[in-house]
Amino acid sequence: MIRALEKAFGMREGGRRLPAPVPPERGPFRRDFWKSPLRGAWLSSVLSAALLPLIVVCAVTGLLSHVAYDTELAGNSVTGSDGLLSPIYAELDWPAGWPWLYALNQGLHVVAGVAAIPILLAKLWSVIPKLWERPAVRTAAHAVERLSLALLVGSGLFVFFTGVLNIQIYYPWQFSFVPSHLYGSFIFLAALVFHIVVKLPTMARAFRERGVVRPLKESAAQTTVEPVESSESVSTAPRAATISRRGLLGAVGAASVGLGAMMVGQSVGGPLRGLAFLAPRGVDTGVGPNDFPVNKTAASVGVTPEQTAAAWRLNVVGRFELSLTRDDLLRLPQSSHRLPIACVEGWSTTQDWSGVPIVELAGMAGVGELESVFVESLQEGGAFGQTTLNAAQAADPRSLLALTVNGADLSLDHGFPARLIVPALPGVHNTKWVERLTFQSA
Ligand SMILES: Nc1nc2c(c(=O)[nH]1)N[C@H]1C(S)=C(S)[C@@H](COP(=O)(O)O)O[C@H]1N2
Ligand SMILES: [Mo]
Repeated sequence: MIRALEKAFGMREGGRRLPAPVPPERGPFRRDFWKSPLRGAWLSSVLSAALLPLIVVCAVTGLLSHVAYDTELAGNSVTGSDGLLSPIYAELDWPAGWPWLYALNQGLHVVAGVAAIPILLAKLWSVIPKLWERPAVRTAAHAVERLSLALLVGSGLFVFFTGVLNIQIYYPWQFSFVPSHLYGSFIFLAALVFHIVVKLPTMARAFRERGVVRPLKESAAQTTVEPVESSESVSTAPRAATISRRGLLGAVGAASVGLGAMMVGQSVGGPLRGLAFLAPRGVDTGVGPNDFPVNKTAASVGVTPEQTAAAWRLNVVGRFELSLTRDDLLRLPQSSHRLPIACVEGWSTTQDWSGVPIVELAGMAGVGELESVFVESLQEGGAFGQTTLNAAQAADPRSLLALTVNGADLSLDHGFPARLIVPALPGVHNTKWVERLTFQSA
């Protein structure tokens, strides 16, 4: 007993200093638990090099999407607060010039994000022995490195997980998606920059010593383990490879391209939409000319057919106040434009809309040069029932209060009696079931 205690505390035994006791590690905590000969600096580096451009695309388009939301304008904030970057965003106005701009931005964001998932998972697999590393903390520097990795992996999984669930419009959480996804990505990007700085020499050495493409030429039988000292993820007790590195990378690449292609179908729409067979949209659509994806049905947000019946009026508030019936609106000169609805979730659909240009209505209300337009819906409460257009959007002659689509009246689910359609505006701001426009002159 005493001897055991002495041993446990590293005390002297017969005058000799005992080495500090190392408890026997079990299972995954033992480094020789990990058998794949594929793991190592080269494999992790290749996966990182493939991942990085996709993450950059996601980061840039994600930040641009927040610019497009113009959250400093009344009714546009979906973050619930003005947010950390609001001073910067306030300076940036999203243009209306290129109608497809937001569709392109969100298409890239979602396609790149989804395509990154198989690569991200493979990358995590390639370094998983590090998660179980013992001793858990060796030095202060090691502690900082592990903490930064915990932040990197934790925030990375959070950002990807919330993004994917948002595409499915499935919210099994209490927090609000947009601010969590945004701020989660700030943590992710900060931890990523730190990780890149720390790991760049390892990557450079791996490519210098093993070549960038040379390991791809090896078959499974020729596949050998990397030098143990090159990375903590290298197996100390490797088994024979059951797949070559090129086989693994090929499978990951195929999964990535396959998932990306599926998402492209959703973003481009038209005949390609059929590719997006796992996408939730396309389930809830209308009929005939109104047969294109519906985001939220009238029933789901509590807008009733009675509210949109003959008693409906459009209230226009400018220098004068007007109250217009749908027939009044139909008697005004109509404009037609082919414009996309581009949802933040990455799907888009381009249709032929017609209705009254917003600038026309401003003129009727006695407002010349527009500063902004505040748009309110029959739908009560929440961020979806209202929106504000910036000056460029308000002044664009293609910005419509649409009454018909593809030659037919809007269906109730697509926003009957009247909805907003504005070039390059995020889908969420193309307010349906409009009942009031308030013009602010410049
Ligand atoms: N009043 C109101 N307008 C709304 C919404 C809503 O929920 N309520 N959803 C928005 C979102 S998120 C999108 S992408 C588009 C989709 O238009 P659609 O359902 O006609 O395709 O409408 C926007 N307009
Ligand atoms: Mo949307």
